[in-house]
Amino acid sequence: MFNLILFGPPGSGKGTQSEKLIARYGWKHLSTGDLLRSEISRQTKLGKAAQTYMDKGRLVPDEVVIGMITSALDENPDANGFLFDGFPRTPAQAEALDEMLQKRKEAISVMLALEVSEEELVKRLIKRGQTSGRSDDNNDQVIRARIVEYQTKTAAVSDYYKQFDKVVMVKGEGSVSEIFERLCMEIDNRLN
Ligand code: B4P
Repeated sequence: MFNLILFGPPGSGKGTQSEKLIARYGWKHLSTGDLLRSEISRQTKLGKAAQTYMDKGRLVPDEVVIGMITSALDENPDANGFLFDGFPRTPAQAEALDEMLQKRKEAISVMLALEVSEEELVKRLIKRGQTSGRSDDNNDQVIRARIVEYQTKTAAVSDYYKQFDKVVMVKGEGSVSEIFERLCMEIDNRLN
């Protein structure tokens, strides 16, 4: 079973590339951003609480997202692999994920980390904000806050996986298909 973490700052293309990877490899896609937006659109208690953090560009508390991923893993016992998109985003989430996988006698296969300059990230997110209707994309200050959250809380997640030699940096600039080919090359090298 192949378990991939697609990692990178907000706007680095995790969601964009995940869709293509899922179509090629058939894994189960677990995006905490998508799961949270679904809770918000259904106006659940969890969604309403999460929205107050997301609208400010802040990370949602660890226990909320860890609970969501635990349920998602339990609901998919027959998956041939998982693509974790936007999770883990803190070292505590990474440790929780390792524990969940260990209980299933599984482990993370690799973390592919997309590298994109801050200037390009802001440009992409502002552009998406013009059409997506996402409240966290249409405000320059919120976008900057998301990048600061990434630098102060999330960047350390790659250090966590580096101690196990599981991190591969991938250039995240260029066309969507160029980046996709780079990711597939890294995956195929590990599948074969
Ligand atoms: P996410 O939904 O994970 O979103 P993201 O990091 O902003 O975007 P992503 O990297 O997926 O970018 P995309 O492909 O869409 O998180 C949203 C919020 O949810 C967080 O801020 C946080 O509050 C909360 N959250 C989620 N997970 C959490 C967790 N584990 N713990 C706590 N809180 C959590 O690409 C962005 C744009 O760039 C798109 O418009 C796309 O078309 C464009 N693009 C992509 N590739 C491109 C390329 N090669 N060239 C040009 N444009 C490109």
